[in-house]
Amino acid sequence: MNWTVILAPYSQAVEELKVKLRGMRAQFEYESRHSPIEFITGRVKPIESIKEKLETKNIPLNQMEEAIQDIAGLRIVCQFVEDIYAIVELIKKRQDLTILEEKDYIKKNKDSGYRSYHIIIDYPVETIHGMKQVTTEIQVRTLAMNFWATNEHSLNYKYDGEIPVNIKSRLRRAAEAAFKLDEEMSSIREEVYEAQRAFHRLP
Ligand code: 0O2
Ligand code: 0O2
Repeated sequence: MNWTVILAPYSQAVEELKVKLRGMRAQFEYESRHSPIEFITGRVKPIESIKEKLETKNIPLNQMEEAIQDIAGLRIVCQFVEDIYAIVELIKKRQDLTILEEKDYIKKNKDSGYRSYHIIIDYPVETIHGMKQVTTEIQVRTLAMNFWATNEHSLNYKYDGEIPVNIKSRLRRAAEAAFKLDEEMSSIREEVYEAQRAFHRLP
C-alpha cells in the first residue's frame, strides 16, 4: 500500500481549500467588513491515526476512503457563534464543492461537552488520472470552543481515550462555561463589530 500516492489528493484538497477559505477572509477585510473567519488550519490525518480509526471502527483497509470522512480536515475558527452560521451559509453557496452532510454539535453538544459545526463535503481534485472527488471534513467553531477542544484533545491523548471521571465532569463544566462566554460575547457583538470597523478605517 503506497500511502503517499493514496494521500496525495487529500493533501491537494487541504492545500487548495486553505487558499480558497483564506481568500474569503481576505475579501471581508478588503471590504472593511467584520470577517466571520478568525483563522483557518488544515491537515491530512496522520497515517497512524487513520490506522487506529480503522481498527476501532472495524473497517477493512479497502473501505477506508468511503468510511473515514476526515482524512482531509479543515478547521475554521471564528469569534462569535453567529459567525459559524454565516460561514455555513457561505460554504453552502459555493459552486466548487458538494455538501454531503452537516452535523450541528452546537445546538446539540456531544456527551464529552464538545461543540462545533461539521460540514462533510466532496471536493473535486484534478489529478493526472482525471478528476477525483475527495471527501473532506470542515469543522467550524468559535475561539472558545477551539480552546476547549484543544485541551480536551490533549487530555484524551494523555489518558489514551480513558479520561478519569472527575476530569471528565470538570471538562463538561468547562464546556458549559466556554459556551456561556460565547453567549456573553454574542450579546455585545454589535459593539465589537463597530470597534473593528472603526479600526479598519484608520489610515
Ligand atoms: P496543533 O497540532 O494544534 O499544535 P500553513 O503553513 O500556514 O499553510 P497551517 O494551517 O499553519 O499551514 O498548518 P498545517 O500543518 O497545514 O495544519 C495543521 C493544523 O491542523 C494544526 O494546527 C491542527 O490543530 C489542525 N488540525 C488537527 N486536527 C485537525 C482535524 O481533525 N480537523 C481539522 N480540520 N484540523 C485539524 P496547529 O495549530 O498548526 O497545530
Ligand atoms: P482527530 O485527532 O481530531 O483527527 P462518530 O462515528 O460520529 O463517533 P466521526 O465519524 O469520526 O465519529 O465523526 P465526528 O465525531 O462527527 O467528528 C470527528 C472529529 O470531530 C474528530 O476527529 C475530532 O476532531 C472532532 N471531535 C469529535 N468529538 C470530539 C470530542 O469529544 N472532543 C474533541 N476534542 N474533538 C472531537 P477524530 O478522528 O476523532 O480525531
